[in-house]
Amino acid sequence: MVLRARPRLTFTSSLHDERIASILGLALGVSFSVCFLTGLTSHGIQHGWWLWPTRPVQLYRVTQGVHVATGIASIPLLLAKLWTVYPHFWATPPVRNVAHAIERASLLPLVGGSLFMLVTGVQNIARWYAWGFDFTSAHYAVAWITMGALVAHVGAKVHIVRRSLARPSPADEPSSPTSSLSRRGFLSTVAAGSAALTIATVGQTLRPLRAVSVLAPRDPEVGPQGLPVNKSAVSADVITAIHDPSWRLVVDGSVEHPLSFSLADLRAMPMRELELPIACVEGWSSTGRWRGVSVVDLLHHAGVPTSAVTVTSLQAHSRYRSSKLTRAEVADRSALLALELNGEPLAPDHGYPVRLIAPNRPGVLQTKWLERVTVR
Ligand SMILES: Nc1nc2c(c(=O)[nH]1)N[C@H]1C(S)=C(S)[C@@H](COP(=O)(O)O)O[C@H]1N2
Ligand SMILES: [Mo]
Repeated sequence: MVLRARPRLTFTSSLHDERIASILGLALGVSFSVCFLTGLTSHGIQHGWWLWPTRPVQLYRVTQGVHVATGIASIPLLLAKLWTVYPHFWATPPVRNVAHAIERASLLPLVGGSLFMLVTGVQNIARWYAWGFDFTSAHYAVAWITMGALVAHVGAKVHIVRRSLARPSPADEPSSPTSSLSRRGFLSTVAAGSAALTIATVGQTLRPLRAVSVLAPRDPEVGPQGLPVNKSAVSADVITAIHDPSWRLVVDGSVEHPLSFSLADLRAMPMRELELPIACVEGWSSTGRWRGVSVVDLLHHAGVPTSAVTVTSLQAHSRYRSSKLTRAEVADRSALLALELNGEPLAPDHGYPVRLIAPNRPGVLQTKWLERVTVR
């Protein structure tokens, strides 16, 4: 069915019909929902809203990889959907009744919110911090607005989706006298565009695809010691402090006497070697072979029972200065104070002299350049 677009503008292509709009809408509904749930998961972990297990070790890497991949896959779907329905934006009269007015008004948070989410998300993974606002809180708040508008929109349109998909699919003929593109051709093109864009970026976390991921902001194998670096030691302004011979790792908080450990003290302790990923919220991830002292071993060495801790970096000004480990995370002996990466002492950019690396955590919580372990 061709939309009835009246005076002045006429839209003759059958690609503007409700069947195509419904199919694209369904695809977007699925990709936005998955993106929202994985994003909410990540936000909650970072804010300690729920207990997140230490196993499987790779789980966060998968959920955050899916978050970024579904966001990217949504871009061609959203553009195609907007193009399919845009004759409606010009329909006259602009408002037919109260229900229609509300439905039209709800398009502002829906379309505006969707565009905001995808644009800021892409800017963030491209590390183009062009805004004056805090990305994390804005991206999170607008996600709720967008999903709220999406639920209202689905409620208003579900009868159209039912109606148009219940009909037998129409003959696959050219969409207009001036275009040879058929409906199936259009939908296949959009699907191929979505798949191509995803494959062109997902290699930042799926190593086998790194060679074909020409648009990936990160190559998981490029960086000092074969691992990418977000924040270098120079840009964090820690070079002097990390090479200071008086550097000590202090254990304080709920302890009888604060204790401090030199690098030599730590190296003399029993060490564990583990394969663990760094999984950045920006969707890239990479596995390293880390060697270091278990947090729990250090606590026991200092005469402290297994407890929750906060680790703090000597980097003075950073939102990633400290992070928390629950008691369960500490009890998992895989939470390491890492001294080595891939068989060598940590490079300054990877957190020399000591960094935290623990299983199934967002990269933002894997604090580098430690100076303190505070028992809670
Ligand atoms: N002190 C400190 N630790 C930090 C960061 C930081 O900026 N400062 N960045 C975090 C982020 S965002 C990630 S993804 C991981 C891995 O980053 P890297 O590749 O720069 O080591 O380190 C985390 N630890
Ligand atoms: Mo990160």
